[in-house]
Amino acid sequence: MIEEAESRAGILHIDMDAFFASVEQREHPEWRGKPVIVGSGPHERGVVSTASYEARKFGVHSAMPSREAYRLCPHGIFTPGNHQLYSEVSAQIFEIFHRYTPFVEGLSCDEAFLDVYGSYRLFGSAFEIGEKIRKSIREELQLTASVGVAPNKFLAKLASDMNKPDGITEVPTDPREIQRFIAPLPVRSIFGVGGTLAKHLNQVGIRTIGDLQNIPLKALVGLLGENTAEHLHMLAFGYDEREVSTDRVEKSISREYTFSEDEENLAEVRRVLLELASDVGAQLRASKKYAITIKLKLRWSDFKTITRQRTLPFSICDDFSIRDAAIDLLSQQKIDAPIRLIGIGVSGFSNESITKDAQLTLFDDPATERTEQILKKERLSKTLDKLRSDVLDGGDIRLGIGDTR
Ligand code: TTP
Ligand code: MG
Repeated sequence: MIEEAESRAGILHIDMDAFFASVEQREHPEWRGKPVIVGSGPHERGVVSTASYEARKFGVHSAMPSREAYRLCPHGIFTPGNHQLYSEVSAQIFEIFHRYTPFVEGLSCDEAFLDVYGSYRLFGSAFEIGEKIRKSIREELQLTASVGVAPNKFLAKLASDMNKPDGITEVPTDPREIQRFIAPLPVRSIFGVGGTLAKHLNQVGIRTIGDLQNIPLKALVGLLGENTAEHLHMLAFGYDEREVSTDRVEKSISREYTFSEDEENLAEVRRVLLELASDVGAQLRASKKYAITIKLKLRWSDFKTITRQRTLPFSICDDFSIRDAAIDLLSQQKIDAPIRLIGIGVSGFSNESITKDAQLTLFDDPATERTEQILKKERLSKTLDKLRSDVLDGGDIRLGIGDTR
């Protein structure tokens, strides 16, 4: 069974609306519907932390000197705020996020990415989970949040901003539709594109993400250097491979390799893939885990990137199963352009080998036989690990291909 990994949305970006100011309006009902400005006093040196949407209409915003905020909005309600309370509310929000997935990456006190790819069976689609979370925040905390639903972090963050406050926005999943969807946005909306870079781009006529899509990569490299150019080019087409990272749980182990020249020789691609697969296997065993899903990644010379993944009948930790699945996934893929990058990863971890359908192990003999075979492969892989580490101990340099990220 081959699944398109990124073809459905599974990443949420959730951001509270006017966070500090909304908490203040909740605590002081008489302030609701009014311009509330949290931060330094109107006649003090110092800045605005945030302002309610009512105050934003007057041009008041975060980081603005409070005296200027007073000039723009003299009837505003200025308050220093209650940071202890904001921390408590922040913990409550994150507790709600964790009900739906362990994969929560906090960006600040009021903002997080959630990976809900694995939550579908329990809680419904990513969009439905986004709505459930918004509902809980509204009903339990009397606050509102805006949500972006997308196949990756970059798009989810762009989306959560599109219908703020109190909105939810789902990005299309078809690559061409994604490109159209983000084309009108200013380059500045790309996270990491600060004032200087945006100005630099504007000077050469690149104002929107669409402009970035239209400029040939080579020209962009000439302007910005290879790393920045490639990074922006990928984002402009809606590609973003960063995982939702959490300190608590490791989600996948992967290795990838960028060819120094785009590779057309399939035998060489296979050779590299096998080596990457063994590296992944070694790391999997080092972390004492078993994995059930194997994912192949291919990037063509034009940067188009695809992933193909397979869920095995039972979880494994040996090199041979990973290598077989990797080669099989590659052989099922039509290769009609030179390959820039190849990668292989494993996910779906457990601490012991489990079958996809756990009952199979109990009642089905062939499954037990497979387990016998697999145990042999595991033993052999472990022997190879030992050999590798002995070679390393002997001071020999190993011909390895590392993670290029
Ligand atoms: P943000 O999420 O950037 O802003 P916000 O929640 O107030 O408004 P919105 O997301 O609807 O645009 O920041 C979250 C909180 O962090 C904000 O309520 C106050 C605090 N903050 C500061 O103290 N100083 C700042 O410069 C910014 C940007 C935020
Ligand atoms: Mg916010």
